[in-house]
Amino acid sequence: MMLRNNYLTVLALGCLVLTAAASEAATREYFIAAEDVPWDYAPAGKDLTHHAPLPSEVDGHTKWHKTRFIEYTDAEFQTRKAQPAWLGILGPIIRAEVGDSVIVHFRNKGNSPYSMHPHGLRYTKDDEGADYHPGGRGARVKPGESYSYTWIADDRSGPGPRESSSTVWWYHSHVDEPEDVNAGLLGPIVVTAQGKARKDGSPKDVQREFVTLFMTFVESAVDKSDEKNAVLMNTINGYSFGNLAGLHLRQGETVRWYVLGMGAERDLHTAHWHGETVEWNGRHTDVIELLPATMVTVNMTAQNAGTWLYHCHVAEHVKGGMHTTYTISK
Ligand SMILES: [Cu+2]
Repeated sequence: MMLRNNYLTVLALGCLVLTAAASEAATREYFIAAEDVPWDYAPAGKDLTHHAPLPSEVDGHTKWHKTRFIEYTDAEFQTRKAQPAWLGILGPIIRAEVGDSVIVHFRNKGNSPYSMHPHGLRYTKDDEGADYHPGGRGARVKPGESYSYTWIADDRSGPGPRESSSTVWWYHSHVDEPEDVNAGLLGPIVVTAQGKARKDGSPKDVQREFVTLFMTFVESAVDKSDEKNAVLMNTINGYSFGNLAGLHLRQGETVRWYVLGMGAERDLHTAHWHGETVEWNGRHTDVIELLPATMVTVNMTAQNAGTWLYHCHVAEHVKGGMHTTYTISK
């Protein structure tokens, strides 16, 4: 009996140690640069959703220069970290489990001052990354300069009582905010509830996650504020006309979609999945309403095998190329 009690005590202590280790707060470090890069909104040169040529007003006007958040492996900023194709123009996913700290070592390799401003996470004035009065040290990082931001994921950064095991937030440059965001300087933060994260910060209870931004980018060789001469690129993650690739899932998987909006007054979008419904705030739907900076987390149980349309339901936008497909394979 004594032996059995000892055994149980050891087992219980072991479990306690394991539980403590699993929810131990981590410091997650990222090395991210702002960089001017060439960008093609439709690299296939055709409408891949409909297997058709691009409309004449878009054909030949899909290549522009953007500025993006690019992730590197370390402080040398020499080796880029690969990211999934479906992230498109978005910067890397910054992850945290509630209780974690995030340190982002930011280097401005671009030609204008930029910053990194997080939604949802906790910061001091210096680490807010937004240029206005009073400003902090990270508000405006000049070209060639660096700043390390420290952000905290506390319980108010994590999923709320009615939410799933993880939730999504924005980060973006906030020096000349409208210009910076239109340039492409934006990305997602995913915060997972305490004890519900894998080692990499992703939620344990879903098999797959996607992040999709619905946004119309404005391009003009002359002046972007002159809308008459501007080209409007209606995109999901910076790709138009079915050129966003890699939205592949498997039948039976629980998939979490983080759906984001950003941009201007024209950016009222209704993200619509064909083939499946999603669960959002205790209701089933297949359309999510988005306004600039909206952040929505929904779950899909992938059952209906096939290739399905995923598009904005606003007439001008779907006409203008804000669509792609996702595939559920058996
Ligand atoms: Cu739209």
